[in-house]
Amino acid sequence: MALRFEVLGKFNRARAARLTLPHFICQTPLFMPVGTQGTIKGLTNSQLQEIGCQIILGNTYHLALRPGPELIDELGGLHKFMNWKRALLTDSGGFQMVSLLHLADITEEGVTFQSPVDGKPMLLTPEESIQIQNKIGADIIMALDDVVKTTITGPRIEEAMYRTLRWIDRCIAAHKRPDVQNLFGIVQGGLDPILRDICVKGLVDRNLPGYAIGGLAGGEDKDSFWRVVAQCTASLPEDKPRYVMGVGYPLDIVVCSALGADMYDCVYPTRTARFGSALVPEGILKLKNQAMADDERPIDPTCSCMVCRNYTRAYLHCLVTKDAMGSQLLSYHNLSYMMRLSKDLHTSIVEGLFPEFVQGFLRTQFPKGD
Ligand code: PRF
Ligand code: ZN
Repeated sequence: MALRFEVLGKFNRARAARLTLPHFICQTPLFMPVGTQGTIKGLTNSQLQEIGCQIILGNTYHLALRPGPELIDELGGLHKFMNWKRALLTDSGGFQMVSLLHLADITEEGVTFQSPVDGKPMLLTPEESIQIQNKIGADIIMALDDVVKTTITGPRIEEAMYRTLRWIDRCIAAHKRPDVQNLFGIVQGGLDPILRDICVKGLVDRNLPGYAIGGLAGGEDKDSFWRVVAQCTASLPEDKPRYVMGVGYPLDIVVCSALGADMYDCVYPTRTARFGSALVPEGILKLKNQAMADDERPIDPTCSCMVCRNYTRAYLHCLVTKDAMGSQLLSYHNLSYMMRLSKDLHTSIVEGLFPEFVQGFLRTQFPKGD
């Protein structure tokens, strides 16, 4: 095992922990920005460090296509290639293929898909996904899982869960660097509590360094989503990190942290920035709105990030959608917001003020109580 997970504080089920990874010591709850191609769109590494980013996520699928695992390996791994000194996590690739390519098909062997480069049929097996992730060299690597949308029902959900369990053994057997890279298993099973329970037990039996809750944030209602998270966190080990994949709305992060989850990733803060939306304590501020045209305030007067210290809403209104600098500045602010939220969650749990923090957060987001 190449990590240490020390719980520093608890409030009911919520935890604040220190997660020591080979390249960085992180504090949880933890938000991980997504850097699909080995970069967070619009931000430099020094800006990411400046806003307190501790770990970023890369995708095996994208990195395997370009620049390719051999080249990354030859150039000394992804940390060195992208000159990122802190922690990295790579997702296994299957989910990206299935969600991005409609031509992807899942069989017992692996995920088959048409190469977007030359259209040739390709196959990503659990062994290959791990081999590639071993070459990329991230601190945390993810098992290849069979992901189905939570909005479908029937035997396919059960098939995908059992296949994910069979694949974890192939991933474990293929993992050649357990001393420096942590392989996380992914709980599947849709919205079915019995299937989720079987999957959690099966993965916990394998004694992995950490566990992810997958298959969520795909269009199911909030109640079902939170119910699955609550069920999984209740039976996952106390002394291992728990990662809810694809979750990134501030409200979901606060609720999942209250339910005992520790790690999150999502493109939402950077994607919504490119559409001109800023994350603020009250919710969302649309910089494109005509009302912003002569507004001299910063995006968020309570935010001390570089953007809020230097630029007005009026100026950003002018840039947004017209110049790349607009989305860069909004991404910078939005990720700063997520880093501040993670840190505030951590501090409030350690200081025993978690309920007060959650109350304040909810009152600001939903002032009318709706
Ligand atoms: N599995 C993997 N990556 C993911 C997910 C998953 O279930 C999700 C949740 N839909 C986001 N990213 N491997
Ligand atoms: Zn700001």
